[in-house]
Amino acid sequence: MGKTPDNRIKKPVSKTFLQALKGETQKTPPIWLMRQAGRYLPEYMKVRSTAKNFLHFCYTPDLAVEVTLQPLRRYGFDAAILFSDILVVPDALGQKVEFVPGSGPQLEPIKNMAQLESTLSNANFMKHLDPVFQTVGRLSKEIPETTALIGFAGAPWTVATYMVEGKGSKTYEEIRSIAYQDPQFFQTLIDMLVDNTSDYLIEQANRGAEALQVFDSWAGVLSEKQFSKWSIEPMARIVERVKAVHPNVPIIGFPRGAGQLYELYVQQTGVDAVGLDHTVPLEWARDHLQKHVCVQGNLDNLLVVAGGEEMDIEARRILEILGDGPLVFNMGHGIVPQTPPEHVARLVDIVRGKV
Ligand code: 1CP
Repeated sequence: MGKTPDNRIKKPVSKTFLQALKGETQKTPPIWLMRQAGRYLPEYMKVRSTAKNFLHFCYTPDLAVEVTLQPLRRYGFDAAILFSDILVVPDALGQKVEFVPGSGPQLEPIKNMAQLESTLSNANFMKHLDPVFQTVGRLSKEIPETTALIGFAGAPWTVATYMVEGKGSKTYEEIRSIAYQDPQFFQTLIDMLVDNTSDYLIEQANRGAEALQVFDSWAGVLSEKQFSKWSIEPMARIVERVKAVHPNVPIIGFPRGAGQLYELYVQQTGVDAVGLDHTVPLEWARDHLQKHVCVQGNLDNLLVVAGGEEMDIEARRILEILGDGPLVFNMGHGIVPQTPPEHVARLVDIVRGKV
């Protein structure tokens, strides 16, 4: 009694996250958090300490599957995001990439056409990323049936900032100058990233990713014209390429810091949903963005560090203003390591109406 006989045809399970991305308003908005697997979780640190280095960690399916599942066990999020990093793409193209503990990523920089031609090649690209595809395949079988699996990549502009500057930049002066002074080189680099990122995302969907997010984390430093050329245009081409193969896999764009240009991004890229950083005013997003696409966001990640009444109030304000349309609850950027895990639990309870 009460058990489903094995021979009964299974009804497809509905995943609120995917329905929201398709533009349907959910009674309880789905929630996941950027960087939900990571250093704020003691169980992550334990697994992390067994890996030789960060890239090796990303390329070891046993470890990557395990840390992707960890936050689901704790919080029952509505979506899981593949554990990997945006910089596996330059690594797979042949650029030297290292994650130096304590100081972030370091790459052997590529600043001109000659360096591009002597360093980058896509001959081995998909093969190099096969461990990531294996992780996606395993996750699609191992995650709970109401949880959706998100694949991801960095947007060409954001990945290029690391490739050209050789590390996380503070001012982006060098790359923005190069984009003005040597547009031929820069366009070649962006075109190469458009091609390879499209292939990378398509293969993630082939292996079971049900939605795809493209992180343009440093889009906010671009001028209006540069934003069109280096954020919108490449993204529109990626969306077109992926949709030609996977028309039903929703794509979330995250042009962090784009301000008013979010509107143009939504109109011109063809994304199904847009990730809002914490500076985007909620009523403006409702009136200008959510009319066209699902919105995702946008609690300030530092409010989840602080916790307490302020976090509760702001989380409820997001639900109040954006909850009558298609919404995926998230933060405006990734969870930071100093976040107390119990604040995340409280946030999930608020969004689910349990407190
Ligand atoms: O020490 C560690 O364990 C490494 C910390 C870490 C982690 C957990 C890095 C190094 N990357 C990741 C995983 C990661 N990166 C994920 C998957 C997990 C999840 O979301 O739960 C994702 C989606 C990313 C994407 C990523 N990497 C972005 C885009 C999103 C964002 O946060 O803006 C960027 C910019 C990176 C680059 C990166 N990776 C890691 C570091 C320290 C950095 C540099 C960040 C910077 O320049 O400020």
